[in-house]
Amino acid sequence: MSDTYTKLTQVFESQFHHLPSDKFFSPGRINLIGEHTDYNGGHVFPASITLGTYGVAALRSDRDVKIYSTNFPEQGVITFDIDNEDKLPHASWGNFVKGVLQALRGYGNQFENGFELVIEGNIPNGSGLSSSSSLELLIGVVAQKLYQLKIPRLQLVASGQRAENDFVGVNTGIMDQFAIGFGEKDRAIYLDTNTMIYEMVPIHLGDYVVVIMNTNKRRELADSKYNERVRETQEAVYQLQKYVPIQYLGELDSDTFDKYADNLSSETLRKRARHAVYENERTKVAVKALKNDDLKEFGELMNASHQSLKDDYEVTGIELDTLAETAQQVDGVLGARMTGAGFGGCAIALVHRDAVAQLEETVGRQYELVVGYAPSFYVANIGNGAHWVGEVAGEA
Ligand code: GAF
Repeated sequence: MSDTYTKLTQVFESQFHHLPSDKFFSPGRINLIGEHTDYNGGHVFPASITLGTYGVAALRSDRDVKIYSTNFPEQGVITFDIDNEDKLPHASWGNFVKGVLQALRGYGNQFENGFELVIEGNIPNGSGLSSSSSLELLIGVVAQKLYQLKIPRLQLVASGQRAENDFVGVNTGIMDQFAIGFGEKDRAIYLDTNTMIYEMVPIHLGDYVVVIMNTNKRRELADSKYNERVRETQEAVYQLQKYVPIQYLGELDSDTFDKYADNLSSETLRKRARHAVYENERTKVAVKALKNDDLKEFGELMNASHQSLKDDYEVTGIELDTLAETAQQVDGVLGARMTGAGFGGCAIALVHRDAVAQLEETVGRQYELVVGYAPSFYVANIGNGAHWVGEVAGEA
């Protein structure tokens, strides 16, 4: 970790000719269960991981913002005036930075000066582990520290979501930013996205670990069918409101949904809504199972979640299906499912630690056979949420 900060400090010095003042870290996330429920007022169960975005920064005396990513050296130093709210012309990571600053400003925060920032992320890009929210919350904690903002954490989280919704144009829910903003080591977050009441649940998996399986198929949230799913579930709510007084599908239990499902105007809407309602119920049962140390039941619910995301929500695809369904057959695997938005990205498996090598071999071989290239595997470690790491003390 400190090696990364030493490197970033050196890069900062060579770009800006002085030392940065502060170090920051913001993680990525996995979601254990509760997928595509967050914009449906349902429950989610994500955790922040130790992969993430590192940054070093310093205030400037003028109003320029100058940012540089070692992941995108070809973009060079991106410079803009801190008050300028125009989008950068090309698809640039700088737009996430602008989006968060704009959202924070919308909450009444004032920025007197610009700043310089150098970052490096080790979340594989487009992997569905939320590299974009990781960046958004990094900017949040950078702004909070450099401008001494006395603001609640939820405002940073909401600013990340607003950047994604308003500035980047993807109508995501709150799960990713919440997981990254509120994450804690060895705990997952059980969040009711309707009430925003949450509980930190200790994750004691004994001899089991969570393995992340990366399709290595890049997923582009904005290019995907994510916004279409948001619209479809909103339409289902609208149609069901004739029968039940709901704002969100997450307010329906499965019996009530089944009673009125035939009134939906198409089989597609029925499938989308069924996933949202049943996935929400599965998440509640799964968290109970985990609290009772019933990993077997948790694993079975993971499998059912994947099946529903495949058949009803239709957000998986051959890559994620091959990973999850092959993993489910390996001895020592209790459950496997896609995680995040889908359409590529990553799946996760709950695996006995002695079976990890077997999982990698079996899934790796089958995936190459079906898809034609190799997946990647990482054991997930649950780490802390976005935070200020400390001052830079002559690291270069
Ligand atoms: C993406 C979104 F950003 C989240 O809000 C959530 O909807 C997730 O897809 C699906 O559960 O990560």
